[in-house]
Amino acid sequence: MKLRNILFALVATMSTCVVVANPAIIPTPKSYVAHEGEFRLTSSHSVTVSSSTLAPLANYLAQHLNVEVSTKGDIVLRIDATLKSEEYRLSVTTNRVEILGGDYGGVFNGVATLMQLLPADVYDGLTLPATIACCKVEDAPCYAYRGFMLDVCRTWITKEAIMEYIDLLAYHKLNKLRLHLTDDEAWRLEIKSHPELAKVGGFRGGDSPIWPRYGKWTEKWGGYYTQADMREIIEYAKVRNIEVIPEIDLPGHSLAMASMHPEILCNYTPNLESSFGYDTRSAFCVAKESNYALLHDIIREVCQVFDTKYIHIGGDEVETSQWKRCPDCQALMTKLGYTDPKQLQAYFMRRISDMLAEYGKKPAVWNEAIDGGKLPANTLVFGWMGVKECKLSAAKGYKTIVMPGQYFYFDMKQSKREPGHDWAAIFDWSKTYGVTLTSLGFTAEEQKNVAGFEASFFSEAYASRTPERADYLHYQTFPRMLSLSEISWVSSDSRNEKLFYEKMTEHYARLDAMGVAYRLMPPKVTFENGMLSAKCDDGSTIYVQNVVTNVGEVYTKPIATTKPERYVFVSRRGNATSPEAAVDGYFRTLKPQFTITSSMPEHATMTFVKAQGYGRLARTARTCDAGDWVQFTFAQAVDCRRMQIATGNFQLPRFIFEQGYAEISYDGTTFVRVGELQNGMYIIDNSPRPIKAVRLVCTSRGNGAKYVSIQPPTILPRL
Ligand code: TNX
Repeated sequence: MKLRNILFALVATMSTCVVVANPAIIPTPKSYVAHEGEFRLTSSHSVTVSSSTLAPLANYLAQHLNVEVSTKGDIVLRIDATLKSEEYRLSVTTNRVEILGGDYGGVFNGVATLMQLLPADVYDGLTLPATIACCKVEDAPCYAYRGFMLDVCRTWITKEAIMEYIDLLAYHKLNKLRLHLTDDEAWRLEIKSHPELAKVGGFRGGDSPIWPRYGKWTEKWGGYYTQADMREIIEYAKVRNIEVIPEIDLPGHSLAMASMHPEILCNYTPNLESSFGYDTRSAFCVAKESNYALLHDIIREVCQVFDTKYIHIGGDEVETSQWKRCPDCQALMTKLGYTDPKQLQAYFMRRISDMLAEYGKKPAVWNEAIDGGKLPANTLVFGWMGVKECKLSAAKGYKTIVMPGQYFYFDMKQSKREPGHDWAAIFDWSKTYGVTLTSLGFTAEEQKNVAGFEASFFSEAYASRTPERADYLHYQTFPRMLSLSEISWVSSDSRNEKLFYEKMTEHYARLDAMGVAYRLMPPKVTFENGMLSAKCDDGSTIYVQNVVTNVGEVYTKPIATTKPERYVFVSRRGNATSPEAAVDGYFRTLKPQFTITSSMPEHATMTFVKAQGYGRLARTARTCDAGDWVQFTFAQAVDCRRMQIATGNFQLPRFIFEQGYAEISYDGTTFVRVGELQNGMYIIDNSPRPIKAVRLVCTSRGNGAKYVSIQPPTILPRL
């Protein structure tokens, strides 16, 4: 018996109730008490609601339960004004199911719990009859803001895909979805008074003024939400107790806007030589009154479409160097007596906040926005950079959402060799689960200003995969989302990671039914006395592959071998998969001495030597043109099973040769063309002869940046 069930049995016995299988509800309810008997759900049952406000919820539940809505059902949903907002009571007896909630959200939360008391197929077509063990649940969330942010700019995510994702959030009682609707790479919301913003700015590449990026090079690519689409999303979310909060990222991250409207930029002539004329400036000029007129049109429409109290207006990573060079911004600083361009940012944010106030809305901003001066007291601050910034915001008296990258950025890698970013940290579900305000050092006063938690998914690395399928989004966000759900619902003193993991693995059956392509923990691989074995504890199947013979099969028993490094394991269940697991030898790389030469001059500080030391990137001093090349020459010809040579940032096709090909030389003088670059990269598998040099040749002009990044090669030895 699992530890969790033993504890559960004990508690249940002490409270003189019967012991039933623990339902593994995520997030964990405050109190769940099992009673004798079960409610047998058949198609003759129906859902009844006490008021018309709950009608959409009745339909939602009835659909999941595969029953009808009626006026005299025995599955009853009711608002009980004595309960708090989002609080609920759920009671299941042998002949009746009743959910009382403090408000719509409370009843919804009860409904979400009820679904987790049913067999997992409630999420993909419930088979009737089905049974629900009798019980009483009393429950309420710890935090009012339990959010998730989705970057729909770097990767275009369709309306339908957003709705599917909303379902996943709702099943886990998350109640805010923040849509990052504008950025350097796209403008995704229709603005009727400026239709070009979405019609042109929703696409990049091709004839769009917005440069292609992150893997979509050859064709024009993207999309946008009409206001009608957005209203549909908002309604869909509302039924599921989710508030949709838009983000218009200002005054930085506005390159898409600037590509369509260069007149928003500062009043100076930039030096565009190194980017072949492409203007990469991304910040609105603060001193131009015409910018405020344009923004007022936008803000008015955004406020009309979204019924949320908060509109997020950005404020992150503004390149204030642009304002330093702008005579108009400088004159404004003098006029206002400012000494620091950050004060200009606060000035800008206050002006946009005033516009929001005209429409009865409150501002939400990223943490840097409060650095340069006071914002309205009702501003909601999103602390992303670190714990320090969150504490500072709370200490200044702003309501604060805690989301530091190292715990909450689900675009980060989950372990070293997996996909994703790594600038904030490399972490899996356990690190997010471990977050408590006290352990992060928040004082009692600061804690009072924490409105809740949010996780985010920035989507740079998604576009270059297969965004037509949700797999990468799912893999990065589940099961980390389960941790987010738990910590924003349950108080920190009732947490236990080991028990939570057991519960999570039981919950996997539900994720399978929901169709989530989540990440499993890697199988545990050991090699002892000539025997190689792998284990997992989550009900998944382990597969093993011999990378020399290329034979793959289901792993059933330990393998006798003298070459354990030849075997790699993954586990799978439903749509889920684990990262690769193997003995260290499998992951070993070679680091032979080499030099980089190029037709392009090297960057002043990120010189070619940086990459020659392995581990770091080098850069060129300008962007690339057709005919430009980068060559890697090895001191000794290298015999290997794989060699990967790449332009661009680690994990992220940006600052690359967008089009090009690779040439190999076995003697250092004669080169043969071997194939096209994929995302600025070429991989040579099982070269018949040792490789003396590789040259990447560019066939396209420019890359939307001022330079090309060059990675050290990744070389895998023969096994
Ligand atoms: C930082 S989060 C950013 C985003 C990137 C993200 C990638 C924030 C306010 N700015 O522009 O997409 O890192 O993790």
